[in-house]
Amino acid sequence: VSISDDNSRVTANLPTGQQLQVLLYGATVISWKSANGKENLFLSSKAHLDGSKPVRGGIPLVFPVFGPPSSDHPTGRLPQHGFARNSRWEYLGKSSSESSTLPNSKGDASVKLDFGLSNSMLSDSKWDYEFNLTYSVTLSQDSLETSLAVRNTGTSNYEFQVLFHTYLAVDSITETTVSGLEKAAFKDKVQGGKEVEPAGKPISIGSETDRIYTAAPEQAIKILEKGKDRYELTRDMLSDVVVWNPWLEKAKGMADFGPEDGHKKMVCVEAGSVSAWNTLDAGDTWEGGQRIKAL
Ligand code: TA6
Repeated sequence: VSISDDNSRVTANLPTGQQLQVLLYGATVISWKSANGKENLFLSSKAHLDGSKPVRGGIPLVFPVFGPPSSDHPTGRLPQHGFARNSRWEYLGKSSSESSTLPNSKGDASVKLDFGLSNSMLSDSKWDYEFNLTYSVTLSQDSLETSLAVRNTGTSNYEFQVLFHTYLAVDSITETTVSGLEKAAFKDKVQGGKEVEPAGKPISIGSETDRIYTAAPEQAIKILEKGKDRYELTRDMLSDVVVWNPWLEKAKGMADFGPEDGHKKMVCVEAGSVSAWNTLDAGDTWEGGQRIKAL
């Protein structure tokens, strides 16, 4: 396993060729390549990678609020999707397993990168609570895992939401379907937040799509291309899945979204806990994560 840290980005390579790149800005995973060099994450050609605004692509980290915060909530003064994705995190180090003596390995290698963010690192976070976040990103032979631990280091409890805003790369959105949510009701933000009954069939995407599905973490989600499995998403403690594609008009409206028909090459399938608030008591820690297998 080789790691390089050039003070703005950490790159990890497995001996079998997989690669991971994480910006310290937002602890944003911006690239996850399979052994054959195939890129699994969509990254806009106009994404800002200099810390001037949250990254358009990869896996932006949404915390402590999803979406535009409401002014009558303690998160009310935060930007959309909170401060985690636009703060500079600290690289805490790595742990890797590459010896084939490990009980679980078939000579598998994997590397876990840890990143940290605490309230003391933020100047005027506009959120008056004390926290310590540890974000772990693990690259293995066939998968990428992201896990977040939220520790309440203050003296009062507080509410938070969390979501991994994953932009998955696809060859062609019109040949992509999402399965596993057939029985899940969803909130359709394209229809003004209307509650919609389960569709009873896989999701296909042919126009702007912005939906919050609620489905037990035990329910695996698959993203298929031309009917063939491409990714599998499994979740821990995250009972919501957001499916988003801006489509052409909305993509044109985002200055940092490129190329112009880039919406055809991506689908956001975002594991999170966003349809309600998680309450964290003083001194307690919440942990949740996702694992994406590239098939
Ligand atoms: O995850 C879907 C969503 O909430 C959409 O409503 C859209 O706002 C998207 O996130 C991107 O948000 P951003 O703040 O990154 O432009």
